[in-house]
Amino acid sequence: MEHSVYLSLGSNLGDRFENLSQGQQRLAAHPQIVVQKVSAYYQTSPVGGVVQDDFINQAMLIQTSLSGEELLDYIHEIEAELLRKRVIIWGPRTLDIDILFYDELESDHPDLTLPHPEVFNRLFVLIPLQEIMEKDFIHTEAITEAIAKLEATTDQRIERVDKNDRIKP
Ligand code: PH2
Ligand code: MG
Ligand code: MG
Repeated sequence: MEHSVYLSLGSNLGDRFENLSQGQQRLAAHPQIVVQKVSAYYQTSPVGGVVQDDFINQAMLIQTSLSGEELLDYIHEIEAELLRKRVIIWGPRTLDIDILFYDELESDHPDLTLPHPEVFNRLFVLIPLQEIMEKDFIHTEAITEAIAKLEATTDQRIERVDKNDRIKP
């Protein structure tokens, strides 16, 4: 499993913790993916203007022998499967899995832009990511700086939550 990939997972519909847990299990079930690190859960205010419920977000570090495109295809399968099972009306996300960093790869392909173009603007991505990033990760400093800047200049709300404290929907 030669590639290190950081992922961001988010859900704001249905049983959000269960959706993230299903996402993790399905990633881990792939023979070419090993889930190496998983952050805590964070409850976060929606970013981007659409009025919708709070998200639960989480970051993961995986090792994989899949290419970026192959990994993206598999992620789309997971997202589609969770969507089919649970969503009645089109709207907020049952499960969204975004590829943040794939090794040190840079790509401006419209289907897979790397690093993810919004990484450094989103506390709901950066705070979970900071928790799990490896010591030699090349973006460590940029991430720390971006968090400080966003905390000072935006009102993005993010709170670490425990799955066991939740009220089941
Ligand atoms: N994802 C979005 C748009 N806005 N806001 C939060 N807090 N968390 C998300 O995962 C999120 C979002 C589109 O993918
Ligand atoms: Mg997203
Ligand atoms: Mg996405």
